[in-house]
Amino acid sequence: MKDAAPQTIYLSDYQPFGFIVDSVHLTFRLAPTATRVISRIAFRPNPAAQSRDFFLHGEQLSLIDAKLDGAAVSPELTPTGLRLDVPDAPFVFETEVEISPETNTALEGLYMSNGMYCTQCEAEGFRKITYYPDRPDVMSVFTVRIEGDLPVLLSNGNPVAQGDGWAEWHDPWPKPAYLFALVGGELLNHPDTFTTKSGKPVELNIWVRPGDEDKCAFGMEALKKSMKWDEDVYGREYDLDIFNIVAVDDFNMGAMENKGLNIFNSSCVLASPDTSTDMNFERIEAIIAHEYFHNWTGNRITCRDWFQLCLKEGLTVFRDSQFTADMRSAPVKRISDVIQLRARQFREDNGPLAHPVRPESFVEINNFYTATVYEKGAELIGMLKTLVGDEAYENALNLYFDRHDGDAATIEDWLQVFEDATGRDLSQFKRWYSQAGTPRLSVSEEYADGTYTLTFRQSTPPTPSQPVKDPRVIPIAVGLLNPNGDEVVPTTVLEMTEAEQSFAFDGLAVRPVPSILRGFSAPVILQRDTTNEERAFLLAHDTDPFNKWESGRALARDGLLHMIRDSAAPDMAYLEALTAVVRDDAQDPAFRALAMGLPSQDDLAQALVDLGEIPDPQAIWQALETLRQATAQHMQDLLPRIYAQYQVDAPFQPDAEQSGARALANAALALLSRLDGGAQAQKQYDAADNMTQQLAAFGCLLSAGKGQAATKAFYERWKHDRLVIDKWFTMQIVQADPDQAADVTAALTQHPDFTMKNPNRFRATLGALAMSPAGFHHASGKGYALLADWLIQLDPLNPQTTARMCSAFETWRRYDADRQALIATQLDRILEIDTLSRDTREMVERIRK
Ligand code: 0A1
Ligand code: ZN
Repeated sequence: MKDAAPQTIYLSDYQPFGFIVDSVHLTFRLAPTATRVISRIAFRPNPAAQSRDFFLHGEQLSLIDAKLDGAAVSPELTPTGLRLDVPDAPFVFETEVEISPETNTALEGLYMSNGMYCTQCEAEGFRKITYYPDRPDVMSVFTVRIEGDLPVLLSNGNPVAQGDGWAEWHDPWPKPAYLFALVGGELLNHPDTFTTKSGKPVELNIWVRPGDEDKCAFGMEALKKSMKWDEDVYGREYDLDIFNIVAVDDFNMGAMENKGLNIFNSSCVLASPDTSTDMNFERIEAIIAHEYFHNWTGNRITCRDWFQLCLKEGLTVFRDSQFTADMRSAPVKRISDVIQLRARQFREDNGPLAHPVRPESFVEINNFYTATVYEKGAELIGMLKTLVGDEAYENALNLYFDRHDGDAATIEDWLQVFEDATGRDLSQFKRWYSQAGTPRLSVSEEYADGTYTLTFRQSTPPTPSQPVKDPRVIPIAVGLLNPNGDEVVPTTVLEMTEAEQSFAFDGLAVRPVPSILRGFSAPVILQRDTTNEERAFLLAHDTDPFNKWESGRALARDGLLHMIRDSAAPDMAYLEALTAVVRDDAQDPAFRALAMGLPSQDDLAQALVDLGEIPDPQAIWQALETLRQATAQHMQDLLPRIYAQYQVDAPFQPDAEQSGARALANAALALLSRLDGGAQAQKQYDAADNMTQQLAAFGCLLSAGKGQAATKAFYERWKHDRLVIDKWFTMQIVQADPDQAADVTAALTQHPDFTMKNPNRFRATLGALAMSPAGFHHASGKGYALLADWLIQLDPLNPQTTARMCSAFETWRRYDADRQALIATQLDRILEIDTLSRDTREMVERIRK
């Protein structure tokens, strides 16, 4: 169906709603294609508002009946809602509508997944359930009655009463409609309890489809740890009698923080050693924490409007990163976060989809659940904390919770709290919220008469509709080392506020070696000419674990760029330095595994663009292959020792220690497989008793060209498990030779288990191709055509997932004229579809510009 005429919404147009909603009563009579939703809503005029336009959002609803204070009325119906003349006094508005969850393939509003009813209302899905002022600043208390012939009927808040075929729920906390949720189905629960710090017992449940009940224990432990951590670190206590989590197979995103009833993509909550990798476990723990933390940062304090999305998302991502750092290894978490930030957010910030952390306009808000809002939003919180210090951060947060509990707040409110708590002027800091683009930070240095001076210059390239940028406040954490490796100046935060600024360090007997941007203290691209020797020195001696890793990464990157641009051989300084790190058993195995990683194909492409060159995806891939082969050869004596030494004999635990050992052993295995043709990988595959080991070995076998038998065996072993079969789809694509990646993907879309109705499966297949630059950007254009074909097919069913996956094309202007022409053809083919969804049209138009 064609969307209503797309309209651009502006932050500057914000107006409060004309009415206050005192209470909402909803009755659901569940039926797959004819669910009735009966609403009774108490309104009164909002004295703070100027307009009294009574417009309620509503889409894809069949209105059966409407009443105003008990009398039948006939509201004016528009494609996006209804309008009615109402009294200038309190009144009750009632409607009955009919909706069809079973045919709702967009997975927004009320829909069905494997026979189960569930909802997704963020950002604007509630309007597909009933007529309502569907905006986050309208908050109310909800009572919900669900009628349906199903054993489990859940909604937000606390249970009030239940009987055969019905249940009633009441949520005492006023909330916006996007936090509404309902679930109905034949579900089993994994129960537990938590006692809050003030002694209140809370009933906890994870609800799953029969067959998945043995995959809940880890998620439950993660939930209890999150509840305790939020009490200990942020002083935040849970505020209902019950907390339910439900696992759903068909879900557009990772999970959703609905009040008291979190709904999760099953891939983000179900875990068992047999079926989940160490990375899955860590991600699940983080997402459970993230959704739980939203109870305070998002639910108790929500957003005034969707432009303020980073208010809840940036802060909650920051909080879940702190949690993971505390539960596992802080340096490993920081390094992993930066790898992700560069892969997703820097890529976005350097392309046509660049937007500020707080955007100023949008057509479809669902297109703004981005790495910029989430991950860069979290970096801004981290910078604030660095600038004001830990204690002031804690005071500011306490003030935020005290002052804004129950509010729909703004970024201005957030910054005001920091200004009030610290006395600082944050007006320049606010530019981080309004200016898009990644600042480039260049450095020059001088040493004379015992004084060492660092001079920084910042500049940010133009981004769509923002040609010129003002200087930002950049916290630059710096430490100085003596040439013998001793630290002479411990970490000091320099506060850069000008376009160009110098900082001097006195009393230094010799010229020091600087360690700049420790801990990645700001989301910038550091540009510094330095020598391989200095990088190798920092890799060996830096006391800051992030910069230690970063030095190795920079060494690898520069060597690779040299290989790509000048056909140079692999850099011996890198190979020597890396070997020293890998050999050093005193260092954390997880850190060493990260050090063995290489910059991504995408990182290298962007680095080439920054050097004024046109990246060749095939040449980038080839350089990485050559370097991996050279590394394997260089370490051939060391690899068997590392592989054997870091095998885990103890029963499987998905903790930091065991997963670090497995990561290092499997990094060694990947290199070993280049030397032994996959012999060791086959042994590991055959003996594996957990998914981490099995999948790593499967990947090595595919990469060595010896994966045929394992591909069959893996499928036969796991064909009953959707989440494992997703991995099977992805692995075959990401390990394919770039010449074949599009063909492998095309063949897999014809596999009986491929379905585009399940977003996880679609992403596991087409998303995997998009994640493999050399395959996706194959010179023939077959990768582009295949993805476009499928996006065109998916769009009428699921606009949100289609639109998100269009970002595969966002880097297209980097490439040569032939590739650009091939991509333009595909983008234009998509835009020619006149029934294209608003979501996809907005994305493709922004990319095509
Ligand atoms: N608020 C959720 C993520 C989420 C966002 C949008 C969705 O539908 C468009 C669904 C979920 C979170 O941050 O976890
Ligand atoms: Zn979130």
